[in-house]
Amino acid sequence: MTIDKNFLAKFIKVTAYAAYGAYPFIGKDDKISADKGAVDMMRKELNKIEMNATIVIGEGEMDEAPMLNIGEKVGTNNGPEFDIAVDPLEGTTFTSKGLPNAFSVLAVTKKGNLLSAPDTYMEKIIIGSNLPKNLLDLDNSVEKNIKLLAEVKNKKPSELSACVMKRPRHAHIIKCLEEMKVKINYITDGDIAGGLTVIGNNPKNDIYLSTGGGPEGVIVAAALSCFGGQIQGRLILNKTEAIRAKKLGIIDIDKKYNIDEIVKGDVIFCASGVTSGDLAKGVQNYKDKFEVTTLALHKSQKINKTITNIYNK
Ligand code: VTB
Repeated sequence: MTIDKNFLAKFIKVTAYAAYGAYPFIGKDDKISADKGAVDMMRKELNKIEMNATIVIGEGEMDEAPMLNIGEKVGTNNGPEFDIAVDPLEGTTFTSKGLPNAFSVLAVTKKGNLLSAPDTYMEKIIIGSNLPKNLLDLDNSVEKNIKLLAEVKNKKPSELSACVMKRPRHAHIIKCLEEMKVKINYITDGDIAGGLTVIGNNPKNDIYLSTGGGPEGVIVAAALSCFGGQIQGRLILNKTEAIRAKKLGIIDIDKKYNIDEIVKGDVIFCASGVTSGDLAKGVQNYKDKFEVTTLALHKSQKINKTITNIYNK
């Protein structure tokens, strides 16, 4: 069962308005207001859509941000049943500092087709399209994963590029990549955009390796599934988080999730730029109108487009 193609335009409007909601707070050093601006707009627009949808991935609890709650029902309560993963403002720090790569994002599937992950950390390995299924494994050493990837790409490790989020917790990954002379492209934040740098005809990176947000892991998996990319993720849970995860139905808390276990079936993915970045240009503000650019994917329709729309304020 696929998602009707008419829904794509409706979801583009949702992330576009959410991006506009965060826009006034660019460079204002106020992460909470920026997030709230995006969340409020996103909720308002989601509730206009004729659907019976549940938020299965929300974000914010980790940094006590205003959020669309996991389990919250959205839509007119009349229409197809969807599960939705949202990150109304991915890159709150980027927004508050006026830096590139902040965007508003969501992913939609039919009900039951998205992993309901708590908003904790997730260890992730991401690789691009046309590679053997389940090639890499989080339980392999970094060295083994790089060797496996180099082999199937017919390259030397020193010819590979890896994207890593700059954090002290990744020292062991960085050390190994440096020893193997893999080129490292660091990001300071934003691992949805970071993870998607392995996609495309001439991708910037061959692999993304880091521990970032669990919600971001599910959202990037939805996008990767539209391109035939791969992710393996494992939630990193402390004791209270493990209890929360169990409530969400996660029994094996050490489980490694391959992409097919994170997202199934048809997917709509929309990411609208707040500030300009790798995925989309930022919001442009005019007198009575505003302009937003959105990366829009619809898996079953094979749609992968970047679209710029003008909206009324
Ligand atoms: C992660 C990452 C996000 O924030 O959640 C990160 O997935 C927070 O990591 O893309 P730290 O707690 O180590 O700062 C983002 O980078 C932005 O929301």
